[in-house]
Amino acid sequence: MNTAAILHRPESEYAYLYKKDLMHIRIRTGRGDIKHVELIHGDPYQLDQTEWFKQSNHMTKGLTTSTHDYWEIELTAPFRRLSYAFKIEAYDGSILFFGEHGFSEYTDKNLKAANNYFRLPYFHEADRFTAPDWVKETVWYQIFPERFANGDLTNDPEGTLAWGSKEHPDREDFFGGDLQGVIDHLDHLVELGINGIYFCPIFKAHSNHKYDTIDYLEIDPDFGDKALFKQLVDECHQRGIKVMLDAVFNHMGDVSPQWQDVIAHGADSPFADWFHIHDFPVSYTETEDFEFSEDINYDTFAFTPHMPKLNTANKEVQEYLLTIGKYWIEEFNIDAWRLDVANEVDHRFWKKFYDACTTIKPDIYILGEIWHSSQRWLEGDEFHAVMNYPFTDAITAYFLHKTVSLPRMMENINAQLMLYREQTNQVMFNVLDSHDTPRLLTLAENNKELMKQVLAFTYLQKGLPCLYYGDEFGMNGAGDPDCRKCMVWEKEQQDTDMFNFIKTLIATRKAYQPILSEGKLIWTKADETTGLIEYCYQTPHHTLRATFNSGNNAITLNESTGVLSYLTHTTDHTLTIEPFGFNVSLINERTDEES
Ligand code: ARE
Ligand code: CA
Repeated sequence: MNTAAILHRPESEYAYLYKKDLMHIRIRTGRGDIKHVELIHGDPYQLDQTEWFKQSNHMTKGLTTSTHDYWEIELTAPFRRLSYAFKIEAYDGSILFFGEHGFSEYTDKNLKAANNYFRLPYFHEADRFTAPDWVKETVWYQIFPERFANGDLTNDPEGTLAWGSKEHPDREDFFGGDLQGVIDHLDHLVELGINGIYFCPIFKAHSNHKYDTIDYLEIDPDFGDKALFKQLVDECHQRGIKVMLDAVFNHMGDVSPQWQDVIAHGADSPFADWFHIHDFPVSYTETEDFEFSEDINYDTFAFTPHMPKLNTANKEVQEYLLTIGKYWIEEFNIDAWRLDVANEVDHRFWKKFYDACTTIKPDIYILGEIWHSSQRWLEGDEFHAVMNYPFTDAITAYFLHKTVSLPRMMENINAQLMLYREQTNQVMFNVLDSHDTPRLLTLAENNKELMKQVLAFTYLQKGLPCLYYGDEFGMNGAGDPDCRKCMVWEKEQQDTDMFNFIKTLIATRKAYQPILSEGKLIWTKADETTGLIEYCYQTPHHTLRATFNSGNNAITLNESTGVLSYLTHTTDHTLTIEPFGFNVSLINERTDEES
């Protein structure tokens, strides 16, 4: 038995309260090494009285990576507490007892050793990771406000260029987009079927992207004012659309009064401790690149001298940022916060932020911008989810960049799902492209069928899809700033075929979302040579099956068309899926559902 590969940790994604009184326990073992795992469990205060350790429950082998198998079990306990250990049987015939003190022989003596059991002392509902129900049902749409629509020419900043007048926008360009533009086009979003908008920053700032905040308590005048924002939120809510704002708390803009005060008064400024300053006076050496200087005597975002990093350990800074966090919820009833550069802000601050926001709005959704594994932020007291680039990277690496094999994509997806609790996976923000990345169509080398396939593959997974503005009309664009082109509103430039495809896809996603959220992922077919991929999401009553042709030749299967199919055709009893095509079917597992 490869004991070195075995891992379990209580109070983590390996042992957690899933729903009220319902625990999930996972264990990791070496790939293909273990034949059988059982969970031995009982009440910690009954071990002496009853011989509960003689009973055990089978664990189910679930997802697998190239190195590991993951086993899972769901269980309740009458007194909401648990002592547990594992009986592990390897293919080589060895059987071991695995508990808190490691591995021992599977003997009565070891089974009776109460201290050798892992402990879940009490199932505290207060500590359970929970996310609001509405989140699972949400299909997001990301808006970069400066480039979505110009609804009010009177607020255009000086030097505003004509809408869409440049094919490739430059870093410093302004095109006049604003909140009125969003209000004007809300019905477009309704038609598409989205029910959540993620707004890139809208607070007063210097640049076109507004990530260099000057005043977090003001709407940027280029975008409108508070009355207009209030109207926008109300109109969104009337249409069943949730509103998420971007909070840039890692750093401020250097034009902010706080930083200007530091420049003016150095160590004597009341804001001197608001930042991470090495020496006074603050300074940096300018380079040809406005965003870049390595010679800076204060901490910044990346190497951007214009974004001095906030000291979130300072009590006044904390008060200031918490006030902002609460203000936009209390006064404007926003539904969610997206936290910029969330992994570079300290955990203690985020815990305070979570408490402050959830106290005044228990069903707020807090999304951290983290591009890497994020377990520490997703324990249930900081964020509900992160922008799940690692998950979508697995998909794009196979379908678009072609840098990984099919099995490797599946493994990478599995590995991502095993990093987090089930309820976390259900609300992860699965973004395929954004204002920070090239557009999907460009990643797909302008192959629209490929883009559609990737969208379908992603939207039909656990976790929340987020559509980047303009993708629905087939817009392209390389990395920042090219991915921030003006939205195309001229009908003749819009790809209506793409729009209709995405609209149907969103409707399908919403219709089967409960199965995708609650279901277990099972990979049923994977053929690297033909490119055939099939997976199911399975609940006790339903299975949603998705079949994709990622290869170069048509694939014929003994199936019929399902609830959504693309680039397929049927003959008697067969279904042919063309390259880039797919078919999604709903299979009812049981008919006695009502009983
Ligand atoms: C400017 C330049 C860029 C340059 C960047 C960093 O234009 O070419 O790469 O500076 O030096 C905002 C603007 C950007 C602007 C930036 C600085 O939108 O246009 O870019 O300010 O002025 C990492 C961080 C992640 C961050 C990205 C950009 O982890 O938090 O870098 N994303 C947020 C926002 C941005 C925003 C900022 C942060 C700053 O979403 O829009 O930028 O407020 C890998 C790494 C990631 C890395 C990612 C992207 O995958 O793993 O850590 O993200 O690449 O680079
Ligand atoms: Ca405008």
